[in-house]
Amino acid sequence: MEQLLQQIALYRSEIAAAEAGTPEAVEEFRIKWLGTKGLVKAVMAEMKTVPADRKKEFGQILNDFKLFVEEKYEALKQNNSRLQTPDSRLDWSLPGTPIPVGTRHPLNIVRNQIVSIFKRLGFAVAEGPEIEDDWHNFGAMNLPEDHTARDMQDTFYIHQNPAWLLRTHTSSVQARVMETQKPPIRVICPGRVYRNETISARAHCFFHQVEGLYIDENVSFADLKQTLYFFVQEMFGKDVKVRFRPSYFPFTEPSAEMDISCLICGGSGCNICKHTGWVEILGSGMVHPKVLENFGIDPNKYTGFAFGMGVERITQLKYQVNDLRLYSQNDIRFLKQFTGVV
Ligand code: 2NL
Repeated sequence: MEQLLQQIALYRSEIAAAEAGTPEAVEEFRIKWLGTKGLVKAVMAEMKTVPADRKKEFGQILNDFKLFVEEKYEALKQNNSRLQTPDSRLDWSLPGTPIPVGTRHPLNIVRNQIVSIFKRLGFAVAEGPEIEDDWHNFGAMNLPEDHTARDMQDTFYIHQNPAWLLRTHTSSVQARVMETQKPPIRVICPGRVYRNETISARAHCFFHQVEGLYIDENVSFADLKQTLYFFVQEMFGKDVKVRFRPSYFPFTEPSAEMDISCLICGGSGCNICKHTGWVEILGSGMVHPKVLENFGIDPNKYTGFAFGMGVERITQLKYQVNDLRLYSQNDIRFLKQFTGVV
């Protein structure tokens, strides 16, 4: 009798420790313990050897044992099915939760395109401070003391220190390059610039520029033309036509503005080109000898060309964005139209 009790205790500890990692192992457990020739049956069969006065007591013990084995079997089965098959309450074929992907700002897309075209021509990228002093923004660029651009009406001066201002063009960055580097110089300067304008569809108090500067021996106006022609072909396609018009900037002489054939109507005349077939895209010129002298660069030895373009303007032509305010309102309906563009 006591031997049987001991045997059951041993079985219980063996069963408690049992594990089953596969459906086959679970089935093995069932056959070993609960099968028709299993050990539970065998233990039950021992009832016949139990004396009559202890049958009730043993009946209880054997029933408890059987229940214990059955519970363990159920637990192993459950555990195993969780490992093998997905929870039946979950639909694993449902599409995943969409992760919203951000988009590049159209101005950054176009700025990056401009920069990469000039990089291929060997231009280095330079950046500088948005808060500038009068010298780097105006003086060095040959803007006379009484030039209207210096007027409070056009330029943001810093209240606490009116010697400082928000740069009105990125020429101030090229000024800092000429201050620290000797020719040959070949840089492009992308950046935000500020003008004291009333905000409208056509004007904003800040916009974005890319300026370029190339100084070396024997740099000619032909180099300027060919460089900018290459640029527009890369930017707008091989079919685009260009023309140069004489212009005036204090920091270049001679100066020229460049037009391209209208991308919207192809030159036949529309609202964008005001029915001229041409749209202006940038200003340029040969660096004024005074500007070179300001940085100790001998204008008899070195010449250079420079140009400046508005990123908003190029973006308008490329994507037909006709209100400048769209660029800074952060309206998601506008911004997400550039999804997928890098
Ligand atoms: C425009 C015209 C221009 C420049 C910018 C420049 C810079 C140096 C020396 C000489 Cl360091 N010139 N920059 C030259 C011609 C035109 O910008 O309409 N920009 C939006």
